[in-house]
Amino acid sequence: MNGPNLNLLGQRQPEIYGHESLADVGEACAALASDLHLTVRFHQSNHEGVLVDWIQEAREQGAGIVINPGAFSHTSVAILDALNAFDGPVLEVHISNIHKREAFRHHSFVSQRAEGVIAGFGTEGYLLALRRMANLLGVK
Ligand code: DHK
Repeated sequence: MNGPNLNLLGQRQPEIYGHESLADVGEACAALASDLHLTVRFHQSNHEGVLVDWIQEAREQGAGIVINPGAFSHTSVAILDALNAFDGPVLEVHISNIHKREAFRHHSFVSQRAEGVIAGFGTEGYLLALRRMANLLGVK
C-alpha cells in the first residue's frame, strides 16, 4: 500500500526517490510474490481515508500489510488506528532514509505498529519487505 505522491515515483525528486516508476515497483513485487507463493495487491492513493478503507478491507482479505504511507507516516493517527485494528503483520517501507532528512520526517506513527521498518534501501526495500513478509506468514 502506497501513500501520497508515490504515484509520481520516477518523476519527483529522483535524486531522493530514484528513477523507477511505481508501476515498475509493482511489477517487481508481483514477480517476487509469485516466487514466494504470495498474492500481492499493489495500491496507491493520495487520500488518507482511502488508505484507511483499504487497511480495513485487509482485515477480511489480507494476511499482512506492507505499507509506505508517504507523508502520512509523520502525521496520521487515523492510519495508525486502522493498522492497530488489523491482526496480521505490518511492515513499513520508506524509499529514502527518513532519519537522514528533515527532523519532521524522523518520527513515524506507523512504526509503533510495524513489526519492521525499512528505510533508505530505495525501491529494493519493497522486495526486502516482501521476503520478510513471506517469512512472517510462514509461506514458501
Ligand atoms: C515518501 C514520502 O513521500 C515522504 O513524505 C516520506 C517516503 C518518505 C519515502 O522515503 O518513501 O517522508
